[in-house]
Amino acid sequence: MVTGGAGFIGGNFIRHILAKKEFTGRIINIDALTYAGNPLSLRDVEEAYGTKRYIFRRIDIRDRSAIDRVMEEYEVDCIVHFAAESHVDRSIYGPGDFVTTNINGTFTLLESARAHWEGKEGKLFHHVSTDEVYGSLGETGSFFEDTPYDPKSPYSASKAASDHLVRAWNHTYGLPVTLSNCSNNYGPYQFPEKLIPLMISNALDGKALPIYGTGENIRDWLYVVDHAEAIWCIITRGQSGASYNIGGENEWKNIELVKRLCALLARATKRSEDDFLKLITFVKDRPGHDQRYAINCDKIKKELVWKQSVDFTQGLELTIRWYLDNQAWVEEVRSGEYARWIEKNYGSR
Ligand code: NAD
Ligand code: TDX
Repeated sequence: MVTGGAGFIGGNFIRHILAKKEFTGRIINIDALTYAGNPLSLRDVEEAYGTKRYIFRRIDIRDRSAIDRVMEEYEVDCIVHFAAESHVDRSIYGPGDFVTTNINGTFTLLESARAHWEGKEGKLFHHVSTDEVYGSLGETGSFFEDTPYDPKSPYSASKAASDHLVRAWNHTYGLPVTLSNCSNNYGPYQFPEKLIPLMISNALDGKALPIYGTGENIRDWLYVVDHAEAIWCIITRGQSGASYNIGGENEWKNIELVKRLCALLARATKRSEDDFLKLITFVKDRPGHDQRYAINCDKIKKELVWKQSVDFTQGLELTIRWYLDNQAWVEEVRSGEYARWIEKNYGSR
């Protein structure tokens, strides 16, 4: 069972796993279809795998009886838990759903798994988390698996709380779990509220490219398919109870990243770089904006023989090509609710 599979990373994970020869199982995707979930993103998967190997159920992870029914009906042996409210800016405007989905939702899944798997072998709950639980770094250093938690935003605090619950259910009840903490992802099907798809869509529409503050904040970027493969390595070969950091080893200042995107967009559209660069606009900073994230992912590289498969230029080119070829998807997800969000977040900046 995959939770949140109609979202960005969960959807890419489902597509990646079903295409693997060594995976012969069936995936039940449960997703509440919030503004961030779009069943359109998996239409190709539905067409390719039908209901034999891919099943979608619209279910809220806070709904215990609905989760129990799926656990029983499909005899779920592994849960890969992506479902979450995931956007930091939205967590600043409205933290309520972050607390109920990210914390209570994870609690509900853990309790259902515990009830159904008690005394049984061969089960696994994999929890997908973020590097943001570790807080913010200065100019040097990086996050390791044992770095103390120090979340700073309502989003990262709710993710940290969910990580603690998962570890407690392992320690106290013996629930078989693994966890992963990943850096910023980018790639196809990312909702255009996050930095990279927002910049691509705005640039193609000739709209402002809003950089928070001075643009000096640093993020580590990983191509989403590499995240999917890392999770596959963990659920098939990871140690029970262990956490793995996943990262791109690819740190960029936001402003430098956006300039790089402008150059690659110019190449892909055969337009001048200046057409895009002139759209860069510095806007009021995000409150409590974390300065820098950097992940040390030596553990997963050494122990599970995982590594990144594309460099940043290749990954960005693939992403730009995907957005250019999938304007209909972008238009679809930018319907009513999206316009309201853009006005709320950027209107007064
Ligand atoms: P997303 O916002 O694109 O997708 C989240 C999905 O969860 C959506 O399909 C949404 O409908 C679903 N969902 C939300 N609330 C739900 C609920 N109550 N019940 C059922 N479904 C619900 O998020 P994403 O970027 O794909 O992130 C997936 C996971 O990976 C999250 O747990 C996030 O914290 C983590 N993560 C994300 C990144 C990143 O860069 N995007 C990096 C590291 C970790
Ligand atoms: O319009 C913008 N302008 C801007 O300067 C947006 C949307 C973002 N930014 C900055 C803020 C961050 O420093 O770009 C950086 C990246 O922002 P986001 O794409 O919102 O990502 P971030 O806040 O870093 O969090 C992401 O990475 C970790 C994901 O959204 C989380 O789900 C994940 O856990």
